[in-house]
Amino acid sequence: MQINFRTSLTLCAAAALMVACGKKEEPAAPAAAPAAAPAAAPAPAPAPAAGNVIKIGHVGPTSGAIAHLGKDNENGAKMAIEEQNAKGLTIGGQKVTFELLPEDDAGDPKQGTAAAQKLVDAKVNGVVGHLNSGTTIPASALYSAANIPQISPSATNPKYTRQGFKTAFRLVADDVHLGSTLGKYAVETLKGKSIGVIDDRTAYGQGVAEEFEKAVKAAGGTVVGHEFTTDKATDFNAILTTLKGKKVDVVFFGGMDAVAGPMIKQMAQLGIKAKFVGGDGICSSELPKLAGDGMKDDMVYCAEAGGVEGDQIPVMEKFRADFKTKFGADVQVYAPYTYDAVNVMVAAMVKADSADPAKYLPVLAATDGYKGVTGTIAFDEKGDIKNGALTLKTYKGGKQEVLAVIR
Ligand code: ABU
Repeated sequence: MQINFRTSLTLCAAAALMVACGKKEEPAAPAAAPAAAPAAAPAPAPAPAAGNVIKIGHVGPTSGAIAHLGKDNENGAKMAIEEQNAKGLTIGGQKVTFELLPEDDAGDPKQGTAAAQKLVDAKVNGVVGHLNSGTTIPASALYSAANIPQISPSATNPKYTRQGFKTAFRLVADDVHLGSTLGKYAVETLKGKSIGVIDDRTAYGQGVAEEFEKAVKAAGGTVVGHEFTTDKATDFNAILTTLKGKKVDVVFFGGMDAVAGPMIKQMAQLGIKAKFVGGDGICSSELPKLAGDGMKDDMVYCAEAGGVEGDQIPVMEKFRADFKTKFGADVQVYAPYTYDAVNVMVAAMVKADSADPAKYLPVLAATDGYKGVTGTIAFDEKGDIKNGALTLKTYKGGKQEVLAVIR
């Protein structure tokens, strides 16, 4: 049964969120990147592609430990492109075809900027991606310099949309929302008294763990230890033994499912009975397979950085069923968001009657009320989704179960 409840948390109410309530800063000149951004020569806005082909880039880790998540995102984009092509759309008075240019960044920041540069050089009309915050943030400076609209379906580090780039959009709630909600949940609902935190030192893992820790303390809880790992690690015995010595009853992990799975397995091997909590990066269909018999019912709690309620539930269920029929695989986490990201981008092109970013970018930024499979989409002044939801989940019998949708 799905229980819907609202928290008193609002984006503008919490002091920690005050930055999120500010206005999007306009860069002094559209092509200027901030001092910290990789140097990129100003590039002209891409002209509409030749032969009425509109190129949309997609970037995610389709190789490496989280390739299953990258493939999931890429397939969502593929599905949207095929459906848009089936419509036979006319833009600027001409029949158009959409072409997906898929790139693999392996979740690595350097490969992320290389993939972004490749798409800039290919003069894509827009980009959906990247998946990871650690790749999305540096790549966003390149897209901004080239005036190419970018929609990330999954990167949750707040910095992405707080750099003043007019080209950066996000379809999911951010780590402030994720970490603060999960921290409060760990103390107030899971009744954690002795909470341990582990993060993988990535832009996502570190950020969400810090927000979680702040919220635990704000809710009157105690973080007894904060340990560190990497997104490539496979052996967690040392850090788990340290936390076991501190008698943890909740372990929060900031990182992705490929690391969380073996970590859960090793917790069981060490006899640690604590609840395991994580953000959207662990909230995949694959996690039970990765954790094996280490995962027990009602042990793992996670939050997807989006959520549907009421009449939107059957819309999402239909998407999931269609996706499974098409690709022979369950949605992992963010395929519906990449699907919507492509569709909302195309809708802006159609409305602007142009695939030229200079013409459709303002229309995209003004999106308000687009009906996608993930809900009704509107962007705020920073490019973030307005009224972003979280879906709190647990796992039972190796399957996800929705506990609540939180706004
Ligand atoms: N949001 C979790 C996965 C992607 C990321 O932000 O790194």
